[in-house]
Amino acid sequence: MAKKHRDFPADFLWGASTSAYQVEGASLEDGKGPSVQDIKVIPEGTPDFKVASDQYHHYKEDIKLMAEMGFKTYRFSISWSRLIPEGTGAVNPKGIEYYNNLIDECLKYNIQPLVTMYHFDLPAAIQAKGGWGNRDTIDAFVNFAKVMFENFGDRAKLWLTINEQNMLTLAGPIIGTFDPTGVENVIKELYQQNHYMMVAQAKAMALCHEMVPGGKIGPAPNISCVYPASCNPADITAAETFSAIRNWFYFDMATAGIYNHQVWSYLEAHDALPEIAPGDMEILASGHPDFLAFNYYSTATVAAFPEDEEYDPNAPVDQQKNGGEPGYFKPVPNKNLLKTEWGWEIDPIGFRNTLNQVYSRYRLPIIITENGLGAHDKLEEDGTIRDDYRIEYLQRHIEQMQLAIDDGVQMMGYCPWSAVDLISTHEGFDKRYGFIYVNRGNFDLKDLRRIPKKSFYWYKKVIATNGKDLENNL
Ligand code: BGP
Repeated sequence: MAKKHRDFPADFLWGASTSAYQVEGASLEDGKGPSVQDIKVIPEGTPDFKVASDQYHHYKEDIKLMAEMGFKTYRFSISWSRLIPEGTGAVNPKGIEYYNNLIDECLKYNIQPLVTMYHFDLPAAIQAKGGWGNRDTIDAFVNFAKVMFENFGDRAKLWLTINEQNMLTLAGPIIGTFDPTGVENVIKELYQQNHYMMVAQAKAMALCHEMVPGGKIGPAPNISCVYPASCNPADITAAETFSAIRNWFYFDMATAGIYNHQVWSYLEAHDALPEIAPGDMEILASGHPDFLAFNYYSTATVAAFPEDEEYDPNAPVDQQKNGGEPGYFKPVPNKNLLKTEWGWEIDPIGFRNTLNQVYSRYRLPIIITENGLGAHDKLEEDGTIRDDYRIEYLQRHIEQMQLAIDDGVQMMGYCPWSAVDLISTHEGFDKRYGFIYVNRGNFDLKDLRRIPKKSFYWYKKVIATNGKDLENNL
């Protein structure tokens, strides 16, 4: 018998996401200090972040288009070094002004700002002092949070702490936020940094509740369920262990202030237990999220690590690129799944599985802060961008989100990546995600014109029907 679907909640937050360094441009304009993204070595063949999508100068136009799509929320991040150029100390009035304008522009159209405090762009001045490896960065972050809550908390009520903290820990060198050169025990160093981020996050969550009337805040890691390669119990152990390391550690800590026991044992085995100062565990237990946000692109599949296989002990644990960890797990391809042009496995059903796993464990409302398809979009001669492949990807994920709602998962919102085209973490403007096309190439800035893609009109209809009409019949 066909089951009747439950409705998406009436106040469901449909929207989309961006991050400051990937979309804003104006990277050193109006007093902004450099971030680690502005000083890193840019991958060959890809552009730097000086102009990006130039949202700094196009925000009115961008938000107007988001309003036309019917957005209920816009997830953007605040650039720490635009607000506080040196990371600590003087606040940049032009930075305050920009984010005030951005927030007001959203509110003009009843779009709720969903603000990420920190999305991969630590101020370079903080990095020079040791970055997240320096305990003082906790205080710097809390001060940054205070400046944001003081200036924007009267209007911005939805906050996210740290984007993909788990990826910073598992794949920092790939994102360009961690240089392993000369570090003796990479895992120890990364998990020490991770500990400081956890403490900073807990303090920021508590501070938000203190300073922002009606404010809600949550963490935003990248979460995906982990499949065992077979029903061999050893593969299941591998999957459970990797899931603890990749996923649950971050939510266990954010929700209950506890170190996941499997992660603790893993760190112990690598001589990588973090230094925990007196009082840290109390601080960790004092921050409580109001919801859980996560980014979802694909799932992971792992097998038990073969005993006779070679292994590089310094390779960070990255779900997609590394060779796994002896004694723990080994990533394997999942033959049941198709891949994107960039080799990312596409798993809409895994989305429902992941939503159910997260909700069963934590029982908090969930907002998806990223999900989407990176592709080579083409601007046709008639001025259209026919991104049916993106529509199909999103359609299939929203269908599964509907089924998760039917299962009883409490969904709060959905913000695919990305609202407008922006610079990919590694592939520049070759890999686009937006509903809104930005007319520029990797090195030819052209006119940066905004052009709604076919997915723009499709998503508008999805929002207008509160997720009921997902057909691609435009
Ligand atoms: C997430 C990041 C985003 C974004 C996205 C797509 O991990 O939070 O910043 O870039 O991935 O990744 P990419 O640009 O590499 O395709």
